Amino acid sequence: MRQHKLIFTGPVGAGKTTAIASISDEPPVRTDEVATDMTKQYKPETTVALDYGVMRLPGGNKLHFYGTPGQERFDFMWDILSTGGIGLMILINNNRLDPLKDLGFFLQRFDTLIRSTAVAIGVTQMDLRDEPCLNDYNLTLTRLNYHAPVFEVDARRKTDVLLLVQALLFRLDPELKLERVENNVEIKTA
Ligand SMILES: Nc1nc2c(ncn2[C@@H]2O[C@H](COP(=O)(O)OP(=O)(O)OP(=O)(O)O)[C@@H](O)[C@H]2O)c(=O)[nH]1
Ligand SMILES: [Mg+2]
Repeated sequence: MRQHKLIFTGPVGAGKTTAIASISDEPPVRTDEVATDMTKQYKPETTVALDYGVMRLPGGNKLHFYGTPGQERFDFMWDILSTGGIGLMILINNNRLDPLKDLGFFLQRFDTLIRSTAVAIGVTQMDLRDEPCLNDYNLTLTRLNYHAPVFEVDARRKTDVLLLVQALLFRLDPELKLERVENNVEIKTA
């Protein structure tokens, strides 16, 4: 049986908790608490420790998803949750003040993990604000010397989140394919 750990990170309200809930085969673990600070302007609750979800794969293999808190005051959890991760997904909320700055911040903060594994970027809330556009994200990645696939993702939609997971797995190993088999998802070698 093979176990793979993937991490979701990104700023407050990017949709990390929502994305993990969208794709988990089991009820996700959440540690959301009522927000008492600036976070309130985005949503009533915020993650204070972690999110966890799991996807069962044929053959008994599993993908484990861990979500970080978005708030920097809980950043001690970021390294703890990253340990043993085989890849990172950064979700960016396009409706925040400076999403490209958010991207730069999270790339830099998770640089060690990214350089030793791979990263994929999901841009959420593009239905609420369409600037910057995906090309602006690509230009920022190039300027900062990162290679990563960038997608528009609505974290509430399972198919969107699965596409991001698939893109990350492809970055890790182009031979890997995440294929849906009935209600399951299978990692296949091409
Ligand atoms: N309109 C819109 N809403 C979205 C989209 N993606 C996610 N959301 C909503 O945005 C909110 C995101 O909240 P969370 O999933 O709690 O965000 P988070 O990244 O876990 O935030 P923290 O735990 O505070 O860091 C939820 O209300 C989602 O339903 C999107 O693409 N468009
Ligand atoms: Mg959360």
